[in-house]
Amino acid sequence: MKEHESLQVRDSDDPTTTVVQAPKRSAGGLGALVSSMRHLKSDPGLLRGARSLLTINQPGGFDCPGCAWPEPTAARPMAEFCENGVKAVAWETSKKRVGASFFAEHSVASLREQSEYWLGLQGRLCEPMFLEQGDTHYRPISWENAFALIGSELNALTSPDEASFYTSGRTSNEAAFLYQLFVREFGTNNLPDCSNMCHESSGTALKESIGVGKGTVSLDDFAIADAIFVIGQNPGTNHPRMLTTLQEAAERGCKIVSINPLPEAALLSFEHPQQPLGLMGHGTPISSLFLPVKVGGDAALFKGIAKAILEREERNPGTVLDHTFIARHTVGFSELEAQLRTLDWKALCDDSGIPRESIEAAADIAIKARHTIACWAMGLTQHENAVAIIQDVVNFLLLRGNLGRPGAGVCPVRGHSNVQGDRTMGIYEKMPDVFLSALERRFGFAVPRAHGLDTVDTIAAMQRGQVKVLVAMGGNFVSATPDTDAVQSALAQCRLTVQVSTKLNRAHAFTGQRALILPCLGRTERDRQDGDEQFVTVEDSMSVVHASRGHLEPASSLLRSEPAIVAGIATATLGERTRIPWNTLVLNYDRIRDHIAAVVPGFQNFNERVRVPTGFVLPNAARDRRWDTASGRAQFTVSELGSIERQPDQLLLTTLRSHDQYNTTIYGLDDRYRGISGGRKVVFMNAADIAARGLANGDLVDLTSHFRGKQRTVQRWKIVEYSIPQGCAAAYFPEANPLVPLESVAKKSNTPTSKAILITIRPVAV
Ligand SMILES: Nc1nc2c(c(=O)[nH]1)N[C@H]1C(S)=C(S)[C@@H](COP(=O)(O)OP(=O)(O)OC[C@H]3O[C@@H](n4cnc5c(=O)[nH]c(N)nc54)[C@H](O)[C@@H]3O)O[C@H]1N2
Ligand SMILES: Nc1nc2c(c(=O)[nH]1)N[C@H]1C(S)=C(S)[C@@H](COP(=O)(O)OP(=O)(O)OC[C@H]3O[C@@H](n4cnc5c(=O)[nH]c(N)nc54)[C@H](O)[C@@H]3O)O[C@H]1N2
Ligand SMILES: [Mo]
Repeated sequence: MKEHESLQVRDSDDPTTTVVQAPKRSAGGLGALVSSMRHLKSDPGLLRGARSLLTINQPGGFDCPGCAWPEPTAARPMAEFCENGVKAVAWETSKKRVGASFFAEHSVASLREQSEYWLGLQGRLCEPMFLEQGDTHYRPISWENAFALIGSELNALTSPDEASFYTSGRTSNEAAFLYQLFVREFGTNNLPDCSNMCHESSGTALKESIGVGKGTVSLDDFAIADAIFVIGQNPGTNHPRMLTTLQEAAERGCKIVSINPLPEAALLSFEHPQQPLGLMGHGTPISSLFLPVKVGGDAALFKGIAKAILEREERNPGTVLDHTFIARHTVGFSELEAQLRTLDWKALCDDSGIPRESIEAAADIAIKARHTIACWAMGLTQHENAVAIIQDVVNFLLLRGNLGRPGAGVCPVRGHSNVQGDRTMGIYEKMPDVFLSALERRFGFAVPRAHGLDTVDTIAAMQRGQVKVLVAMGGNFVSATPDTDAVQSALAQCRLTVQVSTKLNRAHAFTGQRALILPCLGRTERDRQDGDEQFVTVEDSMSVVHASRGHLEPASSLLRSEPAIVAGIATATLGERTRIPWNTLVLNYDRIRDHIAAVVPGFQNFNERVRVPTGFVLPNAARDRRWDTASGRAQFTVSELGSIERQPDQLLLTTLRSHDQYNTTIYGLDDRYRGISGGRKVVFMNAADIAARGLANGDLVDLTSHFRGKQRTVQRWKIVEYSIPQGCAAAYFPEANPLVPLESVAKKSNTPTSKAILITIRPVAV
């Protein structure tokens, strides 16, 4: 695409020009290759991107910024292919630049009119920019002045708790460790992160149930499993490399059960783009059983599967449950059994939308399997009762001892490539005391102990005027958060907002009274400190820690690494108050790793062990059947059915990702597998629900959400008739975020309920 062409993309979302075709029945294949090549060619970054792809996920190369699915540890003859990895790399390696002249030309007001898609197309941010209160345009600022400004705003606060420090999940372990260290020495635990909107419910549920807030399986377990449940997850789009694992499993006869309101293409069949057979169009069927659960119906479904398992045990005592495991390793079985007995099959089927025979079929697969793994993602975590739903999945596994042995366990499939590592490094508003004490011992300052604010609470505190400065290490605080309009107004009340970013997004246009953009190096780029090349480390979804090293020249000589930016902010803010030699630490990241080794469990000899090309695995007590829970055992959990009450005219809306986006980064306007092209303002609905409202496929409608008497509306969306259970609807994140109420959150995890929003729809007034 030529420079000026991209500038013409303005209203990328005219629903009248959106084209709808039949959804695909298979993922991957030639289409994936063609689409990847198109993305590499779409930007003059082609060569930069193509060259860097050769080192993606290779020892000595960089960790793919696409997702947190692990790399196979065996010899890797070539990069594991992933269409979305290609898009992520092409996006970062863009040759276009957004610098002083761009900002002189485009006022902040004009940037607000642009879509995320357009903003992302403009290229890489390449110098620090400052927006002074009352100004219409950003202007350049030196790094030193930017740091001084942050320092003076932070030091002017009445309390450190008036600032909040957000992290998105691409931040390396080294940057994350330094960042939380600075924030805690500054004096607060206000460390919200994207995880608060993502897998927080998984962490909370698993910590209570099995004592570890992370997954317990490794890739090797997938090679042994004979049943894999893929729940509320769309791996074809969001974790494409997982499809190779699922394909191998399916081919050796492992049963895959998919639980999803939408028949996602990859859950049906997969054609490996790197295998000639795939190119010929012979896909591997993936799911043995597909259960089109109602949105929010997973609790009922898993209670149903557990009930069916118990009924089989009653009929054939001693043959179905793992009694030895239950007796030795768990508590709460009899309470669960008693509750499941009282639950009525009709209610379970109505709530889940799944007929009894299909629930029995899922139980059948689980009973025949010796080794079962449950994988899940956002389809489970973003509900009001998400924590309980995930605990229902854990109950299901515990019944047959499917935890802490090879081929079995839990696999919350993480999103951002280092979101799990950031947590391990202390990016958490409620970090446990043992960590805080270790930090205190190592660095000798009084570490604050009061819990800090998470993402939703940070926004609420901004609304009340109690948070006045927001610093964001990556991410898009405006579009990724719920309740877009409320967040924009909350941010506008802040004294200062700071975004450390690689590319432009709407968080740079909706700011505090003063705003800074600090441009940083991306994953693909060389990081030199003091002339020496540095590498960083990340932790994947399966707790493997390994190095990541970029090989491209930075997009601009003015970029700084995230650790260097933290050091700059820390020095300018803490001044004489700190004894930590920030600037010396960032000259050699080994020094940061030595501190990590001393503070974070499992990182002994970090510098030595991370130099092994495949990295090392962090310890996981639950994997060894040691249960760090309140009772010292794995916990069966009893919870209510949690039915969602819906008025007859309402639909339960779930928000999801298209095949052409990375969270709020929009790569293009197509959703290839679901048959949508040229637009994103679409609402997927069941034919019967469309007809019941006197509407037709393709009609333009307004969507209104309803929560505690308050209504929120988005306008001019196109109806797409789709295979989705009656009473449910789906639309894309982040366009639908204005509908998600800030106060509508999951119990215990405080995660926005982005997968369950009650809406009504009405035709657009003409
Ligand atoms: N290419 C690409 N890769 C990504 C991302 C991206 O945006 N683009 N994002 C990354 C991040 S941060 C994350 S967290 C992951 C997200 O990965 P996913 O969780 O796969 O992403 P979502 O699109 O939110 O999809 C959730 C799936 O859940 C289904 N679903 C919706 N509601 C329900 C429900 O009530 N019950 C059940 N059982 N299913 C439901 C949807 O139909 C959809 O298939 O992907 C990561 N990888
Ligand atoms: N309605 C709805 N809302 C959701 C979700 C949903 O399913 N539905 N999903 C939620 C989930 S799972 C998540 S994880 C959040 C995502 O929330 P965030 O992580 O905040 O959002 P992203 O869109 O991933 O952030 C993209 C921006 O990060 C910056 N960036 C990219 N790479 C780098 C880097 O290497 N360093 C730095 N410093 N910056 C970089 C770029 O400027 C880019 O514009 O959104 C949540 N919001
Ligand atoms: Mo996420």
